[in-house]
Amino acid sequence: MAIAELTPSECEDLLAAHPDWSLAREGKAIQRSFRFADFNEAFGFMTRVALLADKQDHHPEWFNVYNRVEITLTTHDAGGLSARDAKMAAAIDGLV
Ligand code: HBI
Repeated sequence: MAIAELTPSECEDLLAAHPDWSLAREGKAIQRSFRFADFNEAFGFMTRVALLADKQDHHPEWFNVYNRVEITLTTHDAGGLSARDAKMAAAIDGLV
C-alpha cells in the first residue's frame, strides 16, 4: 500500500524530535546506533523492538554484532521516510 513520504520540513521536524537519529541514504532513511553491556542486553533490546515492529507492521533494517545494534528505519511502501518511521523511532527511543 502506498503511503506518503515526509516533506523536507517534516523530515527536519522528525530529526528535531529524535536527535539521536540521523539521516541516511540521501534522506530516505534514518539511523541510530546502540551499544549495550553485552550480547544478552543487545538481543533483549532487539526482541523488544521486534515485538513493537510486528505490532506496528513496520519493520527495521538492522545489524548486530555482540553488544552493538544499528537500526535503519525507512518505509519501503513510501520509497523513503514516512510518519511510520517517526512513530517507530519514538517507540524505540522509549525502550532505552
Ligand atoms: N516495514 N520498514 C517497513 N516498510 C514498509 O513499507 C513495510 C514494513 N513492514 C510491513 C509492510 N510494509 C507491509 O505494509 C507490507 O508491505 C508487507
